[in-house]
Amino acid sequence: MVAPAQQPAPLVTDIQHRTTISLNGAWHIIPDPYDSGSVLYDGKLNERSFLRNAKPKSKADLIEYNFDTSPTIQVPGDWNTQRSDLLWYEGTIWYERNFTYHPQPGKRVFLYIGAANYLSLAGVNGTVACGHEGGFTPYNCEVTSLLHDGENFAVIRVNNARRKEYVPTLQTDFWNYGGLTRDVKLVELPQQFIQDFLIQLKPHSQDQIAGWVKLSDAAAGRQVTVRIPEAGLEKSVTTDSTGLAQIDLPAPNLKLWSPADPKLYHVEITSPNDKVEDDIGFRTIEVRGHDILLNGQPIFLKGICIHEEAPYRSGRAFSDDDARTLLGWAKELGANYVRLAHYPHNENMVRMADRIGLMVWSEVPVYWTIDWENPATLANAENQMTENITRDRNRAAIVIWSVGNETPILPARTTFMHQMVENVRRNDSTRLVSAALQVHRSEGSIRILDDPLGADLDLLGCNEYIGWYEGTIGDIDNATYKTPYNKPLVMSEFGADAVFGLHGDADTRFTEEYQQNLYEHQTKMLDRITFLRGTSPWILMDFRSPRRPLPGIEDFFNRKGLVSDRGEKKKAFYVLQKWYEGK
Ligand code: GCB
Repeated sequence: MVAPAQQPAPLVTDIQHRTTISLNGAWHIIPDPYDSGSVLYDGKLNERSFLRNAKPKSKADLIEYNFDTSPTIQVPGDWNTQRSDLLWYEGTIWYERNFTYHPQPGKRVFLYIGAANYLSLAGVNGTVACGHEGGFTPYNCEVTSLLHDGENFAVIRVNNARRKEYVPTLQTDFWNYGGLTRDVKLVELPQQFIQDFLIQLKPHSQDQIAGWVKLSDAAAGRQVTVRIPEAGLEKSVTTDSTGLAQIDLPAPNLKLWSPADPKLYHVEITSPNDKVEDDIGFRTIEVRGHDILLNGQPIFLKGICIHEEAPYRSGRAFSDDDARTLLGWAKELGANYVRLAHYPHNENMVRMADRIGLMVWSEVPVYWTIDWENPATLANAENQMTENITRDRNRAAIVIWSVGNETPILPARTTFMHQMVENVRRNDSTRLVSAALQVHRSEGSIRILDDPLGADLDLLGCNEYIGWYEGTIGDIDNATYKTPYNKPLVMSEFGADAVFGLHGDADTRFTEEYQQNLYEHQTKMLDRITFLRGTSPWILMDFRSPRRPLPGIEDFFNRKGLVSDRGEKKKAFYVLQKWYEGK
């Protein structure tokens, strides 16, 4: 947990359209498995903390670390895939770099960290700026008063140890990549700036924009203007005493965003001292009975699950190019939808989905067995979701917030998840809420999806592995589904492992033919579920997992990808592509 004195500043949104100075590139690192350089108490720095980046004052001075002579790795990027000795590392690594900065009169400066997995603490010029818990969402610290004119240095402690009470917890089927895995920047802002905004269609309306603009200072009577020049729209409103201005803007002739035509409008927001721009799409998303409605029309979610794993080189994906490759394969598959599993992906992914037209399921790592009875764990999970929503609430692509994956049916878990759903609805009333559930009860071949969490959700996600973990491929043919809920079902996972280039008969595990056969049977079975409104098979690309040791086959990769980690398409890719063509 991050001490209260070290909490980040409120998140500044739309960072891609702000004035920033990149701190990406080479950072010196010191692995510190015994945490000898930490020793931080109550936010105060111990004399020996590496965060001070102390230098010997005389030749007699004993200082047993030196960033300047330590090796470097690249930021953004996980440490595991940059140095072979760090592939399995779980613990603390200290990052350090110098930068030149010339403070501008009247400007405030924030240190923005796109993601640091899992716990991190950032300092500038030897003073703590702020810390953060959670490996997949951004945070920022105000560093205006810590910067000097000229040479400066930043030190960031990142620790990726796993703990029972963390989110995710001890067990996951994905690699625990550590480090500064996304962009690090300085953000320059005026004294009073536009902190955050929501500009989306009002729920259930196709011609009314509703939202708000939040200024950094809680001052009433400040004028805020929203302009969408291409649509000929403009509206000025004033802030209330919390610095919030509500927007209600009739927008009769908008071209709506959809995967077939991902129209984005250029939006300008001005306040007395600040101006931000963004590219925003407008669409509605609703459910009605078993149907999912995009812009009022029923739609089938033709999807695929994706991990944030880099194509061709493996490790954490972070760049625009990574997003183009991964989402390009999804498009080639005929998808109109992706499930970004199992945690918030980097902002480039979501913005790319907005631009090329893919609906998105966005999830937080409430995965398997979380410490359900621990209030700090709930607060942390809610905070990760809040940060995710804060970063992405203006992305038309995002249609579903998922509160978790394959969580066991226990009273404490259902209470926890209920709070998660309430928190999402408080934060965002314009999108659907779901979770990937599982069937826990069958009557013969009838599989009954009656998880009590279903009552809280707008649509039901369901993961099933008939023909892989459960039964045989033949059993798929007899499966039928029943649920007491009058809600749409999205089969959020199914799949089988296959090594690209490994061939055999259709009953031989790990061959491309087995995976192909399973997809052929699964798609036929899915076609018979009358309330099915989408699928996202597991998974687009092979990904690293410490739970997959089988030599020569898995080699610590989960091989359920339709594409190998080297970008080679397996036979099942084409089965799904053909099925989606006909949907
Ligand atoms: C699941 C999990 C996913 C795993 C997958 C598998 O049910 O949701 O994270 O990777 O199964 O391959 O076992």
